[in-house]
Amino acid sequence: MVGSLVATAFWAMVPAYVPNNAAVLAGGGRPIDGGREWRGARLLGDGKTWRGTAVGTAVGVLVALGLNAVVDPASAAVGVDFPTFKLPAAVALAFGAMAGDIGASFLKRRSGRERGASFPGLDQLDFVVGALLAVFLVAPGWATAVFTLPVLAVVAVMTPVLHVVTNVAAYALGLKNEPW
Ligand code: CTP
Ligand code: K
Ligand code: MG
Repeated sequence: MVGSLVATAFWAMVPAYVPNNAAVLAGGGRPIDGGREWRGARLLGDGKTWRGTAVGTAVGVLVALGLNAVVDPASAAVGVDFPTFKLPAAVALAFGAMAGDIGASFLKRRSGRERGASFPGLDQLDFVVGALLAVFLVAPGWATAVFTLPVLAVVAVMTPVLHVVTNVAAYALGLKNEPW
């Protein structure tokens, strides 16, 4: 029961988990804010780029389509009825995750935090909130069927744990500048 909830929550959130990590690998180039400042600090900062956002979103959508291709064997193997991603849902999860992270950078700059500074709580959940808001807005029927209350509860607990583990690993591997 709990195992199948965790499996479903993880499956459904993969298109939202992948984009920020892909952006770390793909980032660089022009910042989204074009260097502009607002009230004495950068609007978003150099850590939010067009390339990172575009590649992150695209990789998230491609991974969702990849999961669709293996949904039947995966469901049979695990004994869980995994959902198929409708394209609008996949785009919403991937882009929503990136948008949530961008929104968090906006808040970090407003609160005097430099690029790369940590903001405990926000760092671990910004992309989940963005992804879920977007998918419930764009594909409400699909989202309601997949993200039941128990699944949402598992997502809320599991995501910060996965976030800490992947970011510490990315830092240890030299892929990220900070372990958060
Ligand atoms: N990245 C990007 N575009 C995004 C998100 C991330 O290019 N939309 C890349 C940047 O190279 C960024 C790295 O991924 O430096 C790590 O992402 P993140 O930790 O979110 O950014 P920070 O550099 O820490 O900046 P901030 O303080 O604004 O979060
Ligand atoms: K971040
Ligand atoms: Mg960071």
